Amino acid sequence: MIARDSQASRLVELARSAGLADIAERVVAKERLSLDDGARLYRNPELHVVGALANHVRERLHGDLAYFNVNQHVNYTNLCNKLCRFCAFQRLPGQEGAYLWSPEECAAKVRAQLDQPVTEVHMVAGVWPKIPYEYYLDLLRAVKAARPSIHVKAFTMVELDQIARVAKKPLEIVLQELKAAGLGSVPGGGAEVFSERVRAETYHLKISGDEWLAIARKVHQAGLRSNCTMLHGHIETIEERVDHLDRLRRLQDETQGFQTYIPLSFHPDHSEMADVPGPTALDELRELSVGRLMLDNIPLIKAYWILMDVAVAQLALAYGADDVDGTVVEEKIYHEAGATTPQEVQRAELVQWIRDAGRIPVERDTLYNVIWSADPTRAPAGRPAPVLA
Ligand code: V47
Repeated sequence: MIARDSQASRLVELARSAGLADIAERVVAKERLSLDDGARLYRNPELHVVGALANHVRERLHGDLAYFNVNQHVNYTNLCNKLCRFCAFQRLPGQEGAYLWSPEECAAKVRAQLDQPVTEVHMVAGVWPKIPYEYYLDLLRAVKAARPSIHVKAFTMVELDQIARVAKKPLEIVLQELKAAGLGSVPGGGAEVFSERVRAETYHLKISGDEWLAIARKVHQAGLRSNCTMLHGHIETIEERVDHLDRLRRLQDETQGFQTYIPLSFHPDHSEMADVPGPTALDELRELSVGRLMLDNIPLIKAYWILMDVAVAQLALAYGADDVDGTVVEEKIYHEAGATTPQEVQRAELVQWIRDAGRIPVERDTLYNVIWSADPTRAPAGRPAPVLA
């Protein structure tokens, strides 16, 4: 108790030097931070102090544990009619590089990894109205048939909106049918920034923030967990970012359906917004930290190493992040947009990255059940990750 109190007092004193003592008091007392607190955390020049506050919360929840998973991405098509200005992945039919993989081709990619300990297939793609409803059901069935034990995390809220349109059925029914075909959970993409101003300027054909949240609510009500994201580092303001986090936080109060929050750093290359520089490594660390501090009801914060330098992903584990995604295998969305990280990493290397960052690696499945742990006394295999237990 004494040790904890003195650690908390040291944190408040450190924060005082940056003009953040009042926020630190609230963090230590586990009080919810306000929108104004969020904006101050974004604007404060002392990033290391913001990071220390986030690390306090991260260690309160998870100690030294850092989760990771062994997964495989299958971006089944890049055909897309949303024409988002930030995206370098999308293609129209006939454009160079346009593709739509059949369910069988996707299943073959899953089969090709059968010698690897993959537990999750992550399927996110473009939105193309000519793809029939049966395609999505067949895709899920084919992937499950190829590897029955695999968890299928697929279809962002944007894709789900399109799937329900083409199915001409209520989303509630579609979700049950997708679940019956093998859908296990839903990824967090497509949220971008909920601001209508930003949407009007950069992705006006995509569903609105309200629609994204309404679909997420239905996903959670259908008994599916999802992740959530924010695309940062383009034309959004600090107030728009804080509003986005607040709206995620309010939905989470209602549903408890978000497992992890993933800040997605804007990658400008080959997009219509190539003149926008995108976030720096320091911006990425700040985004993770503010996310950890504001999203007091979301248990995990994921550093998606594909987006950042590996060294930044390692640092992230001291700036609020507690989860590193993943082995990936074949990443297309960020590599089309100039990512210079490798396309995949082997499990052993991912484990070493986490150890080198001073954390204890814990392999988890998509729903955060522990598969393997470097410290079985603190995170035993076969149990939910401690914070979710
Ligand atoms: O929806 C597209 C974003 C998302 C760019 O849930 C871009 O575990 C930055 O959903 N620069 C797809 N971002 C990725 C996604 C995801 C990734 C990792 C983990 C999880 C998870 C989900 O990527 C898109 C869009 O928001 N995006 N283009 C770009 N140039």
